[in-house]
Amino acid sequence: MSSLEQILMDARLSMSKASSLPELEQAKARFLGKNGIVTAQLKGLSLLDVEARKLAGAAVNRCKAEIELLVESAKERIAEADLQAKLAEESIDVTLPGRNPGMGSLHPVSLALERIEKLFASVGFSVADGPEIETDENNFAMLNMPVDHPARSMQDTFYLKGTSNVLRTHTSPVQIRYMQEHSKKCGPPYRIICPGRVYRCDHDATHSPMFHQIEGLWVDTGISLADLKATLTQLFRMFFERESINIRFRPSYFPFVEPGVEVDMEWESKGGKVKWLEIGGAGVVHPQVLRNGGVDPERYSGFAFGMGLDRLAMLKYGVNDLRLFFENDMRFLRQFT
Ligand code: 2NM
Repeated sequence: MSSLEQILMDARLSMSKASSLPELEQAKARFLGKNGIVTAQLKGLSLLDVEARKLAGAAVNRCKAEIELLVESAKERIAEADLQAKLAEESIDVTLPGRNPGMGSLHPVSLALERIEKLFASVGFSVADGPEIETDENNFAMLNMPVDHPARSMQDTFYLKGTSNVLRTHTSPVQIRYMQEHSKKCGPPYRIICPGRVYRCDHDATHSPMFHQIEGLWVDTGISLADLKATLTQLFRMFFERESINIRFRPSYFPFVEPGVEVDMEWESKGGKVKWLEIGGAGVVHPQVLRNGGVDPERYSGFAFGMGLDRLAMLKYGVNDLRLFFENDMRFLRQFT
């Protein structure tokens, strides 16, 4: 056996024995390093005459290439083994029972949402949802928001790099999607609520970059603000279990409604003092928004509203700091079992 064949056999053995990347590096250096076995062979070529050097040189280079392949495949083998070991180490047995079986509870925001969904379901509303990553078109344009509208500015909206997508800033695009889809089939009446996560680039004691909104839409013949007032008054009275609650509207502006109103709710604090709290926005859906949803505004009208779900949960359960909802401190969450 020539010495090159011997070197190759030796290399095959060394590479297959290496069980970590540092070990492999060492083995590689022993053959291909500055003082390596193959390198010595290359250096030795200079002692040969021209013809012999050509042949021997080619043979040494083949040997070298072969060893480089051995190193590469050993590298892959080790990487795969490392990955498998890591996966095995990090595996979680999802079939294990919880540490305190039976002690789980719903998050207060989920509790509030469940109550609201039940109340709306009892008067014929269904729940609609849609994606949290929305197109610029559905989040803004379809809702009558001109390109220079302040709600579109970078400070409020999270834009997704290199796309025309955004993290939805409200759940109104769900209503657009719902109207478009159903207008193709049958048309109004539409009676939906759209709860979900929304995102705005805003973070302080009373604002979270992700919060929960619940919006609603009722489209039919002859729908007016009076229907909105009756629906929301009933909702708040039942949600808070207080028959005395009243609501009032103040004129306001939202591009997707005309007229638009701010909604205030009468609220009796623990000391017995009655105050007006701002609780959401609403209005009569703008004819252009109805058209964008495939609805004929000559025939139908509708009201829509939007409220902060987190805020309602805070009032309902007496929580005074929004951040408690997102920290998921067990001492806080356990109080809602
Ligand atoms: C609000 C205030 C006023 C609203 C409008 C619509 C849609 F898509 F139907 F036009 N959805 N939600 C709306 C109207 C939301 O939130 C403060």
